[in-house]
Amino acid sequence: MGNINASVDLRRDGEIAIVTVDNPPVNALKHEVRAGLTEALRQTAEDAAVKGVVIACAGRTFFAGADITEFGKPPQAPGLGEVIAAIEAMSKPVVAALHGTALGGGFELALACHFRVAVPSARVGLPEVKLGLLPGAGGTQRLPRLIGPEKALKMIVTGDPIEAREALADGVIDEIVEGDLAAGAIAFARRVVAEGRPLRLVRDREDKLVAEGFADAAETLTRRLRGRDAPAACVEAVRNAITLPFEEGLKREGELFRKLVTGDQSKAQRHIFFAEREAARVPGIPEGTKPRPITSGAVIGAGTMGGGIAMCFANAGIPVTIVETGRDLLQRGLDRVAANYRATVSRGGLGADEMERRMALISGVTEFDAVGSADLVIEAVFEEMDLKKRVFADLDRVAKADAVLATNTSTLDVNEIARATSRPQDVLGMHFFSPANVMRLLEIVRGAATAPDALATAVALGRRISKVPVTVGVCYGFVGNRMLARRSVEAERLLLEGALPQEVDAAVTGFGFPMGPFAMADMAGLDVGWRIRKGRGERNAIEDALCEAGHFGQKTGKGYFRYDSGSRTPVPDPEVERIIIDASTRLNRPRRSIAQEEIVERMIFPMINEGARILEEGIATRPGDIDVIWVYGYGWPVWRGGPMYYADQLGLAHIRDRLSFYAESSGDDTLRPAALIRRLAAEGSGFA
Ligand code: T1G
Ligand code: NAD
Repeated sequence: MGNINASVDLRRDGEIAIVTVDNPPVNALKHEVRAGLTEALRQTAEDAAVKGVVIACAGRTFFAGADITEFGKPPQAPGLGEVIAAIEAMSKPVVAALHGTALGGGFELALACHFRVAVPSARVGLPEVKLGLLPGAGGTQRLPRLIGPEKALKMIVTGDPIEAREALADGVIDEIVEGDLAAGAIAFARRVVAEGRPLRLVRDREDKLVAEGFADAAETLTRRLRGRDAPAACVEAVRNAITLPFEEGLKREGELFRKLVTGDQSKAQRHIFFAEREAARVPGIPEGTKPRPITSGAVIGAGTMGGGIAMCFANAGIPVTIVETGRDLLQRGLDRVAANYRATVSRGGLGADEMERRMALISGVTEFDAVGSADLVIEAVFEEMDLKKRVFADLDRVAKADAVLATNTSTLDVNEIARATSRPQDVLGMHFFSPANVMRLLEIVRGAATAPDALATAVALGRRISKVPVTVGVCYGFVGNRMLARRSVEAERLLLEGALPQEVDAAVTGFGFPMGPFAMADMAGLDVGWRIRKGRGERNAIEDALCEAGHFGQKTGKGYFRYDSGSRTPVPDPEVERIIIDASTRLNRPRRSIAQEEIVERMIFPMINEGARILEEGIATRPGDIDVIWVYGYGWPVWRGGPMYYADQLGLAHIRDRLSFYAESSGDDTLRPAALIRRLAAEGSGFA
């Protein structure tokens, strides 16, 4: 008894042996843990005095899965499959004691145990699909045997965990332990031994393996997962659980897993997993910098963004005050928030009580001074510099001394806004994406004077409201919108040279984006950009002509596409084709047929080029930050890893050469490869 190795401890409590694993931060099932578990099981199996075994973890969670950092490296025995086989070979009851997030291989290990107990706050799940994988240690064969194929498939294809109470109701866990988990698990094991309960393995259960409803569930669950390999593999594996003997199904699961883990999609998704966590590490914030406490928030402006931002606070349990200029506008904003919540409740995504609880955290006012008690204020008024500077001057007057003052501007100079106050060290950008209560990305814009603890506060709050915070520097459009602007220029050029909106959008959605640039423009409204261009004396030959013809997008039922009433499905419009051809003629641009491959290159490569300039200027810290911004804010397909990762897969020499070609043929110098691309291509290396 005692320490088996640095991660695994074995002790006894009477006739019950307790195996405790401690591998911070999330008890990933790395090699040392697996070896220690195997040895502990061998010792307890051989020790006649041991009548039952409890497997538990120290720290914040039960095993959160296999160690993702080991993927792609030579496998080390024992594998997780061997640990699981050792558990199933035990002739003494083995009880898994769950807390935190028992995920992936951790949950699969628990499914191999004879019994599972958990604290009420525990969650269990199989999120492998989010890494471009499928459960590879028997989860696709054991979970369907416990809860039926249909429910198992939902958990495996969505990758979303379930709470302990639901797991108890489904028979996944045998008991909820209130209070001390280890004591509760030992007591449970002792009862099993005392009552001589039969040791039934999940693998031997067949009663729940019914095919009914499986095919429909599979179709529904995978409908929106076009282009991804993992969901289809999940369906095949769970179907095997219904149709094949356990061992055969397990073997097939292993084959599917090995194919996916060595595949490009999973490598790309694993890149995003780690890049997302790396993005939270912001250079220039000294180790140990404490975020300021946030117990209340305020939002200025209850428009499209303000309402959604307020919901983020309420969803995280933080009271928030929304300020508007008048009662009607305030009521309109609050009504929109209520409608949003009701829609979620009607879809079953939220309980009515929980909706009431969240709505009660949101209060609306028209008196600006009401923000005086907020720990953090986010301004979301019209995108006009003078107005924003007036709002920040007012904030400087009424906000409490150590409040963090944030602007949700999409493009404007955060430093200039900060200079409108006497406390620029407390000012930064918190750029949400529409709809703010849904989109996970949060671009945090560090101003020249922003204090490290103000920055740390915004990053910590970003994670607390379930956003993916990425810190960027000040420039026009920050990272995402600045790169997107390059795509928009090229998109218009493609239309003038011969492509049609439906062809460009088909190429971009074919690449994996949920929506093409022109359907996206129609959703945002073409008139917004038109007014901005007119204000700046700029032109967009085609979009201006469309707006002059009343094509504002979905809001007028016609934009680049036509929309039947009540429908959001873009339909090609001959009127638009005529307007585009007229513009080509007017600008003397010969039209030609443009291949999909060229369209994809011209939609993606200029953005990569701008990404390189953004890295050169230090506006983004790492290429991975840019990838996370595009995956969580702009619908870049996660299984392609983000624009900078994608560029590295294609090779920067190829990107350089194609950009040079497009710069030559268009005469547009902004398409000339960035210095960073030229240098890295010459060195034969990549961004990462
Ligand atoms: N392997 C290696 N490192 C991991 C890890 C893992 N499974 N999970 C987390 N980390 C690191 C992470 O990179 C970070 O490191 C630190 O732990 C804290 O994580 C056979 C094949 C558990 C919900 O997909 O979802 O099992 O940045 O910041 O917000 O079928 O981590 O500090 O250096 O995210 O509290 C399946 C992945 C694996 C779960 C905690 N498991 N992890 O969230 O902390 S595949 C997963 C998470 C598998 C089997 C298959 C979350 C979390 P660093 P964090 P958090
Ligand atoms: P919006 O027009 O929908 O809402 C702005 C609201 O601010 C209006 O309700 C207006 O009455 C209110 N307002 C104006 N002056 C005010 C004042 N002095 N005090 C209180 N309220 C005031 O605009 P929006 O789309 O929500 O954009 C708001 C900000 O967010 C802009 O800076 C915009 O660039 C940025 N943004 C917008 C989006 C988007 O997709 N809409 C995305 C990210 C960022």
